Amino acid sequence: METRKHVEVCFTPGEYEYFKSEYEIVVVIDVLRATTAICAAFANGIQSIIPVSTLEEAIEYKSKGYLVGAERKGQIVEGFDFGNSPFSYMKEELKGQDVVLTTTNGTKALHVAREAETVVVGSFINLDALCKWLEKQDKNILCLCSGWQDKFNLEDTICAGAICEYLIATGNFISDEDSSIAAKYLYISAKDNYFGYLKSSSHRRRLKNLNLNEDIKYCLTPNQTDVIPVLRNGKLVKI
Ligand code: 3SL
Repeated sequence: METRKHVEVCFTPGEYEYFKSEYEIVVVIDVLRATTAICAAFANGIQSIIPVSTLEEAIEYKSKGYLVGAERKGQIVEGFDFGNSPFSYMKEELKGQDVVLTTTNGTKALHVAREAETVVVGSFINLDALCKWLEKQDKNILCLCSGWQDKFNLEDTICAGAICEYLIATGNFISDEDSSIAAKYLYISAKDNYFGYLKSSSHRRRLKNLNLNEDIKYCLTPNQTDVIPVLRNGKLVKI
């Protein structure tokens, strides 16, 4: 009998319905930039993040006095406290705070996955810590890429491929979906130079046009923190 667990990759939130019931753990990935910003926030002492998928919900929280980050198409939405840059979450005054966040794709993916047994947040900046934690869980794992408006993107897929590669190498996991095999091969071709590999990717170009190159470099620099954010009762907290 096969005792190894599965680690698989879903390329977009739109495809999640075809995977969902088979995995106890869902790792939501939005390398540029939502899940990186979330990990950076916890690494810098934020207490909790309430992810919401719509601007309407974000406005409601703002009216109740919450600090709210809102991003659409890479930019801060007017009227909100900050957007989705990891650097916005490194401010002293945010330490110990509960904040609300809505982004174009990342918070949508968190919303789509919210009913899974365990939902954790993945990025390059917490990759090693996350992989080591996942390895110990003995559960089936789905890496859910946030993509861009329900289209495939390279950066999330490469990060998902890195997770698959690590877990398969332990001997305790297998992948058999073609999406997972493709993600692993993309990771293998990108791993020596994420920045160069993603040079012409659509979201890197989009962010570069918004002068967000420093954000991109930060998001593509692996293992800057050990934090693993987990979704509990609609709130992200440190595991
Ligand atoms: O789509 C998202 O959730 C964002 O990460 C996009 S952006 O990097 O802020 O443009």
